[in-house]
Amino acid sequence: MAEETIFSKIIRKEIPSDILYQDELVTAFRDISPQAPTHILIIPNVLIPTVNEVEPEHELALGRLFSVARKLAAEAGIDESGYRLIMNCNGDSGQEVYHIHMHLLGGRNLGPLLA
Ligand code: IU
Repeated sequence: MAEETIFSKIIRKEIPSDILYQDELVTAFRDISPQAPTHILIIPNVLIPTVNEVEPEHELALGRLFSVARKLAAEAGIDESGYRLIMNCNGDSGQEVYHIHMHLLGGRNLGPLLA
């Protein structure tokens, strides 16, 4: 059993956060340290530490991350200008929180991915 992170507390609303969307599968909230005018984290409600632990039973929730990203990008008005979706995995990627999360970044020119 993987160890819970602060994101589980955010999902359960045990600590304050700026939740923009929540349903039975996923939760989306503003990143506490935004790297762009729009910086939202979209996470499955079930704890999956990294992409390395993804199982077929997670496919519905992980697919939902994309449909919620699409919806929130449109709501933020960045669907036409463009945005970036990022999911880090383990140390070399810079992953800090071991509960899978999709970053939705936009609202400025993000430059090349590997700058
Ligand atoms: P990473 O992909 O694991 O590196 O990203 C973790 C993100 O979680 C990072 O952008 C943090 O600013 C963000 N975050 C947050 O929004 N709220 C928190 O309580 C914590 C981290 I801890």
